[in-house]
Amino acid sequence: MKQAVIVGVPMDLGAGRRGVDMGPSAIRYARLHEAIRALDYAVLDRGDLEVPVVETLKKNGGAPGGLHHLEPIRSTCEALARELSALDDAALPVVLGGDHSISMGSVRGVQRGRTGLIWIDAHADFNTPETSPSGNIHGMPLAALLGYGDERLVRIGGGEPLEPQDVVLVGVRSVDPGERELLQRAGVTVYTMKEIDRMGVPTVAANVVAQLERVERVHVSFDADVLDPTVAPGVGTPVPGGLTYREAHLLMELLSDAGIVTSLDLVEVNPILDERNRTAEIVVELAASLLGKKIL
Ligand code: NNH
Ligand code: MN
Ligand code: MN
Ligand code: MN
Repeated sequence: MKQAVIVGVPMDLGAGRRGVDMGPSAIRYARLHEAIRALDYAVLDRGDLEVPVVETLKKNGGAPGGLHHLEPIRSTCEALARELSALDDAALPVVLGGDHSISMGSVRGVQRGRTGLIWIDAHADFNTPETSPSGNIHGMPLAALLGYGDERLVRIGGGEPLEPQDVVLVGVRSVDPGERELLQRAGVTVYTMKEIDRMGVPTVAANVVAQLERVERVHVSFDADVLDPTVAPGVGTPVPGGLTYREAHLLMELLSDAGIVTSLDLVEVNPILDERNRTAEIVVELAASLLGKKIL
């Protein structure tokens, strides 16, 4: 039987506002386990990692040019990478955030051989301390995974940089000025909302699958703010013009059909800003589509 392993990371230290630390509870409450079990997975929930509470910490580093809460974020990601790298290769890790900085831990933890990464997000998360307008580390993880930015973040979990040709961003519509320049220079593939509007999800998904044909593993990092805020209001940094409900499902369904995905993050769900947990519920539905739920 296929096995899914759930790990929660209740961390909001990388974000500018509170609340995503409650994401793992909200996503579990939205019946994640049932949804995955219905797809013939055995589900093992390893609970939540221990994460420092923001009120117990000093705010270190000031924006811009800062790195808020660098050390607790680094050590939490290091612990996550360690936990995931100890798992059996055949298990499918599902990591519940938490703000998106946790993906520095999850991606390093699942990285084995040539690893592809599909980063689904309204934002590029390609800032460095120099380009970040906020100093918030959740705007930096993708850059760090490709070897850019503060060395302490780059080196998490061994710090083997991903190859730019194995990294794809989907759904982007908010990029900071300095971030734009580094993103273009780094050579990762970006499907902004313009490309999605122009070519449609089927072409984008087919291109992504074709590009990742030769990698050994594929990690999907799903930031709930890629969804249109009318669909998913429970996120800390909403940006208009996002994926519709069906566009998001179709993307997941087509990735699922390709059978390439080996691990998954579900991040940036903010229950404080949500309406009756609907954002967490949609995220669970999308995870089910990605893991093989069929309409017929
Ligand atoms: N780009 C902004 C920053 O770096 C916002 C990042 N916020 C996100 N990223 N939610 O996914 O501060
Ligand atoms: Mn902070
Ligand atoms: Mn993000
Ligand atoms: Mn985002």
